[in-house]
Amino acid sequence: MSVAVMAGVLDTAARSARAVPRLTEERELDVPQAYAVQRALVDLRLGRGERLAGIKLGFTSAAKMRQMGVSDLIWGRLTDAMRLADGAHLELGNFVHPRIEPEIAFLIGDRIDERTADPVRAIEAVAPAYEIIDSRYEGFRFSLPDVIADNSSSAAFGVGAWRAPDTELGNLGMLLEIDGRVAETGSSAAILGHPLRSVHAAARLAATAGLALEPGWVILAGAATAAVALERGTHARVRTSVLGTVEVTVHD
Ligand code: OOG
Ligand code: MG
Repeated sequence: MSVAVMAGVLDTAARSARAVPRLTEERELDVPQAYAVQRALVDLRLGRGERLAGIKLGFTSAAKMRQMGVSDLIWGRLTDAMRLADGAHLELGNFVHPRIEPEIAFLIGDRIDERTADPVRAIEAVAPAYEIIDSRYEGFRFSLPDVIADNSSSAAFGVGAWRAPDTELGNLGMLLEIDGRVAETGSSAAILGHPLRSVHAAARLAATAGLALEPGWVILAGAATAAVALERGTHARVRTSVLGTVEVTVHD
């Protein structure tokens, strides 16, 4: 299967909300090939009129690495169509087996490219965020190249109110509440030791891929806790100390 065919398989899986077998069940795939599939996959979205809106990091916390059995930092591309409003309602039928996880989002103020000396200075604001991840693979199980090819499981994201970037982010409490009960607890320190490290990592990974990070784009730093499955009628809220909350509801 060519890169284009693998991208097409994953694109169809996402659009039809039907899981597919892992790509690596049938063939070898290395990490550079997997990123080529990811790029082709997102290019299909861009060809339908979506626009890049940022990048996400994955497996920046031990909680996530443990949950998924994968231990390397990965990244994926976000588009405008993946962005949901704070308080949005989502349709379960548009997803295979979605999960939610608490994140921190950074808003890019100045272009970040390989010439940027300090990407943190290009950050305009910071906010609490959630990511909806939805592996297009059966059983939500994959190897590292599989998940990279699948745009690092990214499906949707929402961002709360933006704050000044001078907010101290090193050890914020981060809760994931499901239907008003605490389901997961963590700290922003779980994200690479400090979420600003995700900004450096995003800048480095994007530069390696020849991708400049544009003003107005978002960086999702990676989940601070394990992800939780969404079900019909679930109300999920990310509650952070200092930064506030952001929430989403699944339709009945
Ligand atoms: C891969 C995506 C991981 C994160 O924040 O760690 C991720 C997955 O868990 O399916 O987005
Ligand atoms: Mg994530």
